[in-house]
Amino acid sequence: MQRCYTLAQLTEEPGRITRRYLTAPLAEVHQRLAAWSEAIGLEPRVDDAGNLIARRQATSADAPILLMGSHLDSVPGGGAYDGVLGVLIAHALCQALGQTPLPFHLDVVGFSEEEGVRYNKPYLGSAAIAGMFQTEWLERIDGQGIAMRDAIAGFGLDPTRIASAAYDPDQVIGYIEPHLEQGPVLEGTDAPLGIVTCIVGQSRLRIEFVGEAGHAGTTPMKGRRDALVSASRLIRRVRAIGRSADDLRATIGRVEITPNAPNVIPERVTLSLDVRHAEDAVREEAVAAALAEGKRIADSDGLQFHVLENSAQKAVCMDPQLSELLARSAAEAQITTRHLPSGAGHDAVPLSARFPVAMLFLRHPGGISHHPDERVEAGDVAIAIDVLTRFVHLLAAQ
Ligand code: HGY
Ligand code: MN
Ligand code: MN
Ligand code: MN
Repeated sequence: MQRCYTLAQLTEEPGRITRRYLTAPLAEVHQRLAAWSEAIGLEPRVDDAGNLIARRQATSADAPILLMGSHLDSVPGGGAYDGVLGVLIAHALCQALGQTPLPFHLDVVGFSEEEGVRYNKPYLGSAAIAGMFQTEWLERIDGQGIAMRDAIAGFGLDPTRIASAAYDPDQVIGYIEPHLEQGPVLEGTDAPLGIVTCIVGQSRLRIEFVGEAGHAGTTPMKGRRDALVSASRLIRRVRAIGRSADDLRATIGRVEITPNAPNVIPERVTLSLDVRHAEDAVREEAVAAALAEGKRIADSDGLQFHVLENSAQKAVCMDPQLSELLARSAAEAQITTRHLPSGAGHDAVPLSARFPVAMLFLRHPGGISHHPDERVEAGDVAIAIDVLTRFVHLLAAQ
């Protein structure tokens, strides 16, 4: 059994460690990380939401808990660092702390399903830790008709016990998430690290055009009620809406066509819609504009337009005390930092409803994410570990 992973090895490793949860068994991921956890004296376990939690014991059993980590899942064609890098950094921090006694437990957490790709529901693992997992989510069906309940049970977990994954907020000092910036702001500055100010609000919708199927060869072009043509008109309008305000983002990333046959006029098209902005009013206005456009297009083309799902997450601000302590830790290490918002969602979002949260961004060469070219500088990773080590000592001294 390999005794200790070096961080360099693990920052090369993530490409093979990262797996999209609920599709590829996390067992392999957990085994690799748990081996490292045990090698550095942590006690790894997996909760019934599929989160990997490795505890570094405090000096006393009833001590409070500091949570640190990120998610282990990824997106199709994703990179090697989004999420898992934060779990590796937390492990490396524990390795760097050695036997240093701390007045709090340090729980290194690898959350199961943050991206929400399979069931269009993000933050499943972190929602469970925050005690906010909704039982009705278990009935959601994926593209293969598999219910979430069965997918989770298929990994040997007990979906009926997910509520037991919740932490008692009275016992939690806070949550720290190290994460790639996933954008271009820090790159080209003298700041290898960023202190996140807030995570922008996000609306996730599923919308649908319903027209009429027909024979591709015998149905005249005039009078067709082709759901894909109407959907394509809305896709262009959504891009225009996304461009209508600074820092607004509007994305249609998934299109499902029924019956999806080359010689049949598309009867039904379901679209995902992802809208984000730091100001909730701007985001909500953009969503309303997109839905109004969808209705207008459907009416003019003689189709039906339905909103199948419309879930919104308001913008989330980081805890000022924990963020200030991160900034002080970096200053103590004579590291320049920048304060910046996050356009990406993170597990800190649901956790912020229950615990103080703060995020540390690492400079992201090229700034491209949810893409195989995701990169990180090993030197910046080493700086992040040093700053987090100082953070832990400053927190312990409080
Ligand atoms: O979609 C996001 O913002 C994140 O990657 N879950
Ligand atoms: Mn992501
Ligand atoms: Mn992420
Ligand atoms: Mn995220």
